[in-house]
Amino acid sequence: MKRMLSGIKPSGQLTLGNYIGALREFVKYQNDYEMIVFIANLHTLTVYQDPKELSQNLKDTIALYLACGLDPNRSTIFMQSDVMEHAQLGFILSCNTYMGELNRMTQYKDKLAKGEESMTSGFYVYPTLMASDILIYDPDFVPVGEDQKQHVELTRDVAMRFNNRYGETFKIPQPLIPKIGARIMSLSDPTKKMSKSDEQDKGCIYLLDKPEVARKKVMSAITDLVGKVQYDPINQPGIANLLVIHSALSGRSIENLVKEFEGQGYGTFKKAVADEVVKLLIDLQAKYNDILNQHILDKVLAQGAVKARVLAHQKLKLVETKIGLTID
Ligand code: ATP
Ligand code: LTN
Repeated sequence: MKRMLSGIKPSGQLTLGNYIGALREFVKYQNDYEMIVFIANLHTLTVYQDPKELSQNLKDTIALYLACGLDPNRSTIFMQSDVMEHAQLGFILSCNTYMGELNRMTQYKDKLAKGEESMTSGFYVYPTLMASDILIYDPDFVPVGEDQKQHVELTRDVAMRFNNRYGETFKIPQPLIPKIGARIMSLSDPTKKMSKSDEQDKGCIYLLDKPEVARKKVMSAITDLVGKVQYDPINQPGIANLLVIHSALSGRSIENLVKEFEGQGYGTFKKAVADEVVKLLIDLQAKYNDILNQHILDKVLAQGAVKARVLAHQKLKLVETKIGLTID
């Protein structure tokens, strides 16, 4: 069975975008791949996090992972900082990565261009920790959003360089970018991605939003003056986004939805989308509460960390031997 690995950065509350674009996909992948999924809590520290908020986000994220159907008996689910080998390999990989390469990372360049003054050195070397997260487990595939593709490409370059220098050590992973449509847009600005770190709360549905709050957000989603429910992402990005959301949640095709809502007002269509969203949230939140009541998070994470540590430790030892850190 091929191995797949992905990490999610718990820098805020999980959104409907995270669910449709990532979490739900991970759950499906469990059937066909050996899944390794972790919470990249170290990566959140690249920008300041309020400790209480971070801790709550970690808890919610893991509970929501489970509520969405990730199964700790089939997948390895753990917290990044519980497997210390990541940070150690991260340092070794940063010594095999050139500053020129890090300078080319879009996320870094964007911050630089914005004149961000409080950029941490952790943020700068973040891609090398990500390379470590990946290479330490030899995955075949790494499903990530478009914005993370460059980091997986850097990971491949660093792995190839290392293999050339020290002999075959790492498998070269393939990034797996979701199909178009797996990019849910903001409800208040449908030209922008729905993002958990967006300050515009109204455009973003959080998985833990009260259902009635989520309904209001959908009902006040920005649309257009065309007045026709059809799939035209260029001229009607708001309606296209709502069609994608409905289709993703109901499992019905976009053509089928367009037919059903032909000639009907936006209000009727929005209500149907809101119904789907509310149905999902009610179901997920019931499972989430159930999971919290069972007090199983510590156990799930401990079990995942034990499995992950075995693999990570083996790889780190191999790396240390290859580069001469050990005595013969
Ligand atoms: P931020 O919004 O702070 O940039 P994010 O929600 O993109 O963060 P990630 O941790 O990068 O945070 O997201 C985890 C996964 O969720 C990624 O695979 C990403 O592609 C997916 N994802 C995030 N937002 C969306 C979205 N709006 N539509 C589809 N997939 C998304
Ligand atoms: N950098 C990613 C999170 C992340 C990740 C990884 C994803 C950290 N390590 C390894 C895939 C594989 C982010 O910001 N979303």
